[in-house]
Amino acid sequence: MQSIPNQNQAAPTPPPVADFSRQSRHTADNIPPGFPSVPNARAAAWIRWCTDMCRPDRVVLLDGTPRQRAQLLEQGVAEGVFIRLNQSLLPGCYLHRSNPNDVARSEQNTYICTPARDMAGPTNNWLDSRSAYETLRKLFDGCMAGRTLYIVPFVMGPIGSPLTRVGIQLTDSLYAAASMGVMTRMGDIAWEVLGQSDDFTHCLHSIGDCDPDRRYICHFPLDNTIWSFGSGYGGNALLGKKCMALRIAGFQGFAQGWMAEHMLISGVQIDHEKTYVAAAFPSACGKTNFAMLIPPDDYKRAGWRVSTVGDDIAWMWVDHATGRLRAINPEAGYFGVLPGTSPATNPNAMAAMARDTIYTNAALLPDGDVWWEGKTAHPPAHCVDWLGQPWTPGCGRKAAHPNSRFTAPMRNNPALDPAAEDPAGVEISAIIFGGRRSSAVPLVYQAFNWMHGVYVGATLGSETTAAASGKIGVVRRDPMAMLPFIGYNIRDYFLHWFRMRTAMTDCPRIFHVNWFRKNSGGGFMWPGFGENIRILEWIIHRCRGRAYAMETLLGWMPRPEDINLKGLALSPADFAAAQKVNVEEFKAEILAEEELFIKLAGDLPKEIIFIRELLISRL
Ligand code: OXD
Ligand code: MN
Repeated sequence: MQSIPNQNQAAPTPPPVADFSRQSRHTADNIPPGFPSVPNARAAAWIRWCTDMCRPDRVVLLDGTPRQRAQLLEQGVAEGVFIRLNQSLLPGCYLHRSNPNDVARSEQNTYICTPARDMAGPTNNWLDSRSAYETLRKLFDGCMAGRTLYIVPFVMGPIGSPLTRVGIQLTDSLYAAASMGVMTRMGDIAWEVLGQSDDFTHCLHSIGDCDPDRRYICHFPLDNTIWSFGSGYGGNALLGKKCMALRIAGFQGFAQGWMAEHMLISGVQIDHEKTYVAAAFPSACGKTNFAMLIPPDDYKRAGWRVSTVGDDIAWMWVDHATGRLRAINPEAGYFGVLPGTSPATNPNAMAAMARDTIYTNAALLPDGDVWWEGKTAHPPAHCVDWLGQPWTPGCGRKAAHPNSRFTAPMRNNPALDPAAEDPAGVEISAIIFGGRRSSAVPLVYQAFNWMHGVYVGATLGSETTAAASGKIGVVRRDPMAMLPFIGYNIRDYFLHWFRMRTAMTDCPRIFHVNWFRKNSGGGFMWPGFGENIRILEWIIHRCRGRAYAMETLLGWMPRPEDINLKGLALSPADFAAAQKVNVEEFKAEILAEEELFIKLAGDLPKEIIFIRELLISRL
């Protein structure tokens, strides 16, 4: 097993843990009867402190057993949190309808809470930690009266990996508790991993009254703590995911010399050779589809297979022995977007959600199955929409919410990579950045080197989608697809990326892809989905020194003859059109990148300035 590297960086100070025990009013003899006991003294004190503040009627400790899970789900049905779906069609599957005001991540209510604003930087909402605790304490005070508090101990990462971490979520949402059971390694295993250590992420969550004006998703990176109030939506409420595995872990990785990134990890098998790639795409840009890609028949016959290690988050560190980057997926499940997912676009995702899955804001069919736009070629004659209203085609509304989701265990994925549970992780050969861009940005190019690749990632732009609340379809700069998930100052985040280079002797090659470029008629210029293997093929051959590329303005690009177009209704000229770089459009693109750089103002790392100057001089 690899140890975490000791980087030549600013001396990492381990994040201090807030001393909740001192604030606890509980003593050994006023613990309420029946209060669950947990084996870690530090956790016990913190849980009692939170319980004291939130004052639930009941406290239930989740142990991770299938028996308890079944009981919880049935209890959810009795309480109206879940609708039991047709168990012969979808065994173990339930439907949840969220509050209609609570259907996406609320970035405007997401805060990094630190003693100084500079630690959060210009791209995060910031709150002074003391005043944030103060504000939230008032909201949490008594907020669970009449409710049950679930203690959800969980592990992020395969057991035994050097990066694996424990979190404990306290929540009054049965939906969040049950979903955490899918998304993480949840239950007694967490106590085994934690032992008597105080190194766990303190996650406190209440759905409160689900009022958007009283919604706070607060991260305290210095205290290894998350307090989330007023939302039950996945990214705001399943605190192991975006909050811990990206924002808090990202900060810890910065301090300790490793990386927490918004990236899928997949393995590409050609005969006996396996290559792993990590790829960052902004939310709802087809990341889950790419992670579960099924190659076209010709490729399958030639022995090509793609397998999934993870579909959303990668934790990566440098292996001292090889000087190369290794990665694990900290999650144990998928929280994927439903609309557009079908047996044709992503059969592996369909198989993954065929059992033991929680569907959120999908439409309900009369036979107890679920439906969403794009699941079938033709809509059902009628169903009940995500709001619980009768729905017919042509009624002018969507049946499923555009950000409706499935929460499915990764073990259900037929293409799960055997290394997904390997504590040693997988070696990453390529990092791929991608955005949703209908114009200007070519289908694929390779950065000249790591430093240039960091620039390519830092200037990533994408058209916004329904995964976050706000306007849809405008180009937003989304560095490394991490803009909403960087838990500290973006200046330091970029520096961290540049400095990782010095820790590696052989670094991954960096690429940029855009599956979404459109022609003048509005049609996509590239077929996407399984055909993306053709682009992956070039990427893998580049990493292994086997493919040709031309030097261009943007980076290394394949010629039409370097990509296998056989079997596609796409001529070499069509491919060249998808690759075309229009200098005038690119000048506009470079100016658009200013939007982000201006935010960083005097803090822009010098590497970015130099690389940008080189790019401009190539123009
Ligand atoms: C997600 C997101 O849910 O990125 O994965 O929004
Ligand atoms: Mn994501």
